[in-house]
Amino acid sequence: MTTTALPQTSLQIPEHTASAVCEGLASRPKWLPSWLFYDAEGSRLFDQITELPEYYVTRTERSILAARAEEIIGLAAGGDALRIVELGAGSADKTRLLLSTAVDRQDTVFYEPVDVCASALEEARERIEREIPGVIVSPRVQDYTKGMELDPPNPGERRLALYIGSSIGNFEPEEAELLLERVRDALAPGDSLLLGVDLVKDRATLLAAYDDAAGVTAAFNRNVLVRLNRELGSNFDPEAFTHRAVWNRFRSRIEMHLANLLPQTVQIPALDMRLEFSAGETIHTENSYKYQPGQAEAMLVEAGFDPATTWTDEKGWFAVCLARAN
Ligand code: AVJ
Repeated sequence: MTTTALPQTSLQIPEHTASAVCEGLASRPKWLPSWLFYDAEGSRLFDQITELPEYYVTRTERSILAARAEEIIGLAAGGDALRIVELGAGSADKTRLLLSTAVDRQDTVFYEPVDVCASALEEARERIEREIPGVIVSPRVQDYTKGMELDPPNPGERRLALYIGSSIGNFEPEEAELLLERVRDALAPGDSLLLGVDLVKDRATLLAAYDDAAGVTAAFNRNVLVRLNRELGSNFDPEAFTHRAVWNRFRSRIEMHLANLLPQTVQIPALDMRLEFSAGETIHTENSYKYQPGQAEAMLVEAGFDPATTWTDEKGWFAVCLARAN
């Protein structure tokens, strides 16, 4: 494949993307940050993943929330009115479930999704205000991994922060702990955090969830290269890379890699990079940490929360923890 490099001035290179790609692809082994998955096509593919029979994560968490929504909202509110903050721009029907339960109790609910992506927030606002009357959405464009600035709550109001969907699984354990501390710092005593974590389970179940028969996860993984080609003018041949999911039991994480089949040279004009890929060389694209029962609860206490209440499904595959800030 030959690609004519676009003149650099014709590409709008997002600084964030450029520096992450530069660092990751210059390393050995090569890696890319997993947030790069979520361009428009990646988000669409992820939505498709959540409906796959092998991807137990979303439906298991949803079943726990459906069974426990009233209990969760009641405990978090403790007699006050709730204001719901979400890290990330609304995980669709799971968030909706909690919001509509809150609206049943108090007529009007303020919902504050926090995300770096303004368009995702706008979409969430539109959808939620249309679908759940009584919810007032006030989006905040912020990188919650760096801490959050929230308005002081009105008197008689408490916050419930949602960090669901096992998103915390993408962070290294130390980063995850820091993130929980930052969330705690943004909250006031009496506010709560609802955290969804995926638990360790048998290897076959884990691997199937990240290497589905229909190949959606493979397409999701390769799409990161399509994105780089578009945004940085690179000439990766995505089809020359195979999707690989690995269970790293020592580090308790699923890893996703892209393995290059034949030797190839890739040019990234926007970064002035030329990369040699040997046959079999891999790019590490994601870690998805799986927690031991009790582990998330211990991290929450460490971060300044009271001991959590945990709900799980009957197989013990997923945990939803509610912890109050102290
Ligand atoms: C969105 C981070 C929860 O780790 O399960 C799904 C992303 N990657 N399939 C996960 C993902 C491959 C997902 N999270």
